[in-house]
Amino acid sequence: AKEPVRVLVTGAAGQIGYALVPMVARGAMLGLNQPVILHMLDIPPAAEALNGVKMELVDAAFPLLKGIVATTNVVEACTGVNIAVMVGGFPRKEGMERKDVMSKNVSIYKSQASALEKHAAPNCKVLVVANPANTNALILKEFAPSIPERNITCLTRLDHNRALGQISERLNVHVGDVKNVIIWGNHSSTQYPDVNHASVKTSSGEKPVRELVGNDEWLKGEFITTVQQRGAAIIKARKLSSALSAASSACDHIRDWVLGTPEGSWVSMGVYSDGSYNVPTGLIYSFPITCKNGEWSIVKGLSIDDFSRKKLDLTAEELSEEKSLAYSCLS
Ligand code: NAX
Repeated sequence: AKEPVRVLVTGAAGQIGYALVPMVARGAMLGLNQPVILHMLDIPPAAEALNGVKMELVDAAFPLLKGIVATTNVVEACTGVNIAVMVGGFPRKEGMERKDVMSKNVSIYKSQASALEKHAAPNCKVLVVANPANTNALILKEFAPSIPERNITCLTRLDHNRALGQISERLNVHVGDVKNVIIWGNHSSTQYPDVNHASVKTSSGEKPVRELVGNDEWLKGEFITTVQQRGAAIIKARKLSSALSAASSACDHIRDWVLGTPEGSWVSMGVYSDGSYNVPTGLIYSFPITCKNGEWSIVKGLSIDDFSRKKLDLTAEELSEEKSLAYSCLS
């Protein structure tokens, strides 16, 4: 029998946590033959709700779930974990300054970085979901210097999946037949959803999305803004932010990272920039990524036209600003 993998979910009593933990326990993240032990962290005001989630996990009798650690102690939560999905954070409330929200999250990610560095299993893979996701991941990287930087990523897979969804609806094709969209940059409204290299599987082979859509105005306008603003549209409709789609995308992110991306296709992940595509180093930026043997690599050599170049630079600028803001909160 396989050894269980320990998966940490922070903010586990929240909305995304509630959708995510049963997916992990059912094998949607690591596969149907991989036992798991769930580590769930939240803060004291949510301790009772967290215990309720634990009760439901027990009640669901998941055969793959070999143990549950539900705690408000960050050291206990981080001890021995192989995968860490960081969903907990301080949300922006109405009337709050960006700097105040940043400052709260910087202090959370700074202390959780230290706990992971000291107590997680060697080679622990980290996915930051909580916003500002790229910058929280950067802070985590900076304050966990002994965790290899390639092990620290942030979630832009939801944006990637949203882009696939929009193309599938527009062309009336199965979403599983659409591939190789790219989300560049920040998980924010400056992200650039790029379809220049995307294709659709048809009965007569793979066709470029651009050719099938045949409407540049839509692709350069409404398509991009719909993906960028999808989060706000969900809040408007549900009066709550995206949760099931965020949880599902977090599972996709870890699954592909651990088990690999299919031959000929890539995904989007926020990773530490190595300067590819002239994106400044020192930022956690979303790139097209393939994964093999538990390691990701940036897809190199894709052509970038002038329209795209401007958008790649704009979202990089925003990330540089966020980084400065985050650093100003440290002093
Ligand atoms: P909720 O407010 O429902 O849940 C957050 C949970 O985190 C709460 O239970 C809270 O008590 C806990 N928490 C706060 N501080 C903590 C700490 N220091 N340690 C551990 N837990 C802590 O928010 P939810 O809707 O679940 O969203 C969670 C985060 O995901 C938010 O930051 C949100 O902005 C972000 N999102 C990111 C997305 C992405 O694609 N990267 C998409 C969905 C989502 O908006």
